[in-house]
Amino acid sequence: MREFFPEVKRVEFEGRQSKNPLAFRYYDPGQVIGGKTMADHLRFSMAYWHTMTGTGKDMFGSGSAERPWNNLSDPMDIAKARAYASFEFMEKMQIPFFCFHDTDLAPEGSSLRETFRNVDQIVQILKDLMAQTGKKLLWGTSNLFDHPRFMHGAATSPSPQVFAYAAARVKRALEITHELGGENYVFWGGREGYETLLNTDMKLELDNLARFFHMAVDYAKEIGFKGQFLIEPKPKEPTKHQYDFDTASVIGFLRTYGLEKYFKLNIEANHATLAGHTFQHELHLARINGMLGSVDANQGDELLGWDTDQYATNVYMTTLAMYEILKNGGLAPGGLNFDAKVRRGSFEPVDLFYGHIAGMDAFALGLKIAHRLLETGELEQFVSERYSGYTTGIGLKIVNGEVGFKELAEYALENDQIKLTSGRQELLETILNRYILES
Ligand code: XUL
Ligand code: CO
Repeated sequence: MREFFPEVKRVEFEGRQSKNPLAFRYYDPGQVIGGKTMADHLRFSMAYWHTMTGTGKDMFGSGSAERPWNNLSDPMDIAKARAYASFEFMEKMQIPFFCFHDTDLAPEGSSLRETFRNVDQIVQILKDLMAQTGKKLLWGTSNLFDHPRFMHGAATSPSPQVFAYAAARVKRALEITHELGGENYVFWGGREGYETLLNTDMKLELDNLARFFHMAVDYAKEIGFKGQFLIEPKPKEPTKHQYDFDTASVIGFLRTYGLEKYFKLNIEANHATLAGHTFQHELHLARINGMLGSVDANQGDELLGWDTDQYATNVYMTTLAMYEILKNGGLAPGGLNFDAKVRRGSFEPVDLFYGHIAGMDAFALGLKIAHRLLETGELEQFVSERYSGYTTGIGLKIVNGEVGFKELAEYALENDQIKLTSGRQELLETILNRYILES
């Protein structure tokens, strides 16, 4: 079989002393941490779109990426070669999962039927390769934002024809995900939002979006798809306002429309930044609501206001992310999907390896540090001590719903000399740094 990355052998764990740029220094898939292997904790996934289909094209310039599978003339031959290249990449990177949009796999045809035929051909190749290699599908999705027909949205388009077309695409994407044993199905809003309220019936658009999700849930039941449905929040880009703005708005939306039992969230680090939140905030909020499902593992650039989708290298951020994930009891059936791309100037195939190694090592290191933090319980103890007033006396009565304003006013009149304690933020940040620097 043709080799697409002949310059790279399988990337192995060599330990933190290694200077080999094509080796892992922290990610040791079989190493057991807290009763689970690193591979099982992290459940790394390759994003087909950035890694395989992306070209480096941006608003100011054409594609720059050298991708050996693109040197063919027929778009379907490219799509087939790309499928083989993706498995070679996952094998060499020791990445067990992948994720795709329907349109990442094969080019859209001149009709919907032809589009389905194109995708089906690639799905059969993927199915064979999955059987041969044991690689698994973390999630599938449908791209309902690229083609001009989706310029006003998909499920939130003012056109019912577009709504129907989008439904047909999600139906097929669900079938494919099911056929390939996908463990989740993702909805990222794409163009589900608005540019101006001057032309927008927001109530109808939100109602329609909920109708669309209910139809997806019903159809999944019909075909026996048992995977987890996920919504991926993002506040803006491509639309000015995206309806799945952030974790809090998505949870509110799901509860308003009776969808909360069918969905969890796929939290993306860079989307959190765009929403003005930390990655940890979004993970934490999803977790305490029992809705942390999966993660798009990347990072943004604090100086840029858009979705740069960079590989995560910030160990401070990956530590706090893994802290939330461990407290969540892990992510399964979700995982850490590298929704990340190499910079346009990093155009050589080997850069795809450097990017994934950077991200995998940063999350592996974050996992180790977060595990130690939870094992010693230094931060946990501080927090539980800080709220211990709610475990006895008047605090316990508040928590148990045994008092109202009348009783509390009586209590306060007798207890108005209040002694507060320091929040000790600087001390806690120093403790966190100690764990990071000692690792
Ligand atoms: C867009 C984004 C998407 C979703 C899948 O910002 O993150 O790639 O992850 O549609
Ligand atoms: Co994403």
